[in-house]
Amino acid sequence: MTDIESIRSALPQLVEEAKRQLRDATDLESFVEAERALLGKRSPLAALNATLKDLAPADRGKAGEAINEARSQLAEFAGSLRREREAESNRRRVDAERLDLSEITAGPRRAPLGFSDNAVGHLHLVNQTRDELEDTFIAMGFDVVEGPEAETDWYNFEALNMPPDHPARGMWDTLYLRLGSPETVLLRTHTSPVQVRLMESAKLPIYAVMPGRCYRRDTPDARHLPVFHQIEGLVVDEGITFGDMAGVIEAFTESFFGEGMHSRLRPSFFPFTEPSGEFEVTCPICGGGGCRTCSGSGWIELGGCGMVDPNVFEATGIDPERYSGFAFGFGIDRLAQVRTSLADMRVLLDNDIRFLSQF
Ligand code: FA5
Repeated sequence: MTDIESIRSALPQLVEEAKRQLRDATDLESFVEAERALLGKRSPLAALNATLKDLAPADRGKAGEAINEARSQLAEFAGSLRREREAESNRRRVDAERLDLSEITAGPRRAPLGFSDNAVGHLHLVNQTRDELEDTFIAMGFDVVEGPEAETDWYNFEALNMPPDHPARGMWDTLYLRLGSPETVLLRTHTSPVQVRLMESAKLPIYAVMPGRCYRRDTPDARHLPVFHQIEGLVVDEGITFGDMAGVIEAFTESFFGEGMHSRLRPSFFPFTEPSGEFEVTCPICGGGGCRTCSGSGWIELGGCGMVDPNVFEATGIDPERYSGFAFGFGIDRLAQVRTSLADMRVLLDNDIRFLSQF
C-alpha cells in the first residue's frame, strides 16, 4: 500500500473492524488485550503509519493526518467502552466479595424460666431508649461519641470551669476512686467530661452526642439512681447562637416525641455554660393538658443546656473569638421513666423479668 488513496480507503474498514473486536471483548481482561492489539505499537494502524515513508513526500502529511484522526476516533470509542467494562468488572467484584453478615443462630433461643418457649430476650428499656435517642440525633446529622466512665478531676470538673474548692462542685455528689493522689480519679458524675475530650481532640466543627453511664452518691429514690445514664450534646462551629440551640432542642423534641410536642427553656446555672438553661418538653403523658406526672403544668423538665463558656474553650485550646457553641445533657433513665409513666425509677434496676418483658 503505497499511495494516499489506498490508505484513505482502507481506514474506515480498519476502524470498523477494530470497533467490532473491542465490542466482542466483553470482559475487562480481554478488552484490555484487544485495546493494546488495536491501538498499540503492533496494531494495524501503526503498521499503516509505517508505510508513510514510502509515499510521495507531498502526500505524507495528509496521509499521516488521516491515520491520526482514525486513531483518535478509535481511541475515544475504546475509552468509553473501557469505562463500561471497568464499572461492570467492579460490580462483579463487589458482588463476589460481599460478606453475609446475617446472624447465624445455633438453634432456638431459650425462653426465661417460667415463660413460654417463644418468649425471647430483648434490650433493656434504658438501652432501647438510648438507641432511639442515638438514631434521632444521627438522623439530625450528629456523630455519636463515647468516653471513659472513670475520669480525672480535670475532665469532670476543672476543664469545665470548676477549679478545686469551687462551690459548684457540690452540685454533684462524687464517688472518688482509690487511684493516684486522693480525689484525683473519680466515677464521672455526668457525661460533660466527654465534651472536653472531644473539644481537645476533634477537628472543628463538632456536632456530636455522647451517651453513657454516670455515677453519683445519690440515695436511690423514685427519681434518683446512684448509677444512671445521660446523653450529652455538643455543637461547636463559627457563628453558633442561642437561637441555634433552641432550634436544635425543638427539632429533637418533635422528632423524638412526635408531632405536636414542643420544648421551652428556663434560666438556670451550670459553671460550664453561660448563659445556662433547663429545657422542658411537653409532658408526654398528658400531651400538655396537665396531669399528676407533670404536676399539672403540662411540661416535664428533661435536662440542662447552655452556650459553651469561653473558659471551657480556653481550657481545651479552642479560640473563643472565632468559635461559639452550645451543649445540653439529660437523663436517659429519667426520660424512659417519664415516657412509660413509671412511678418509681428503681424498678429499672430490679431485673424483674415481669417488668422488663413489658417493653
Ligand atoms: C448535668 O449533669 C449537666 N452536666 C447537664 C448539662 C450538660 C448542662 C451540658 C449544660 C450543658 P444535672 O445534674 O442537672 O446536669 O443532670 C442532668 C440530668 O441527669 C437530670 O435532669 C436528670 O434527668 C439526670 N439525673 C441526674 N441525677 C440523676 C440520678 N441520680 N438518677 C437518675 N437521673 C439523674
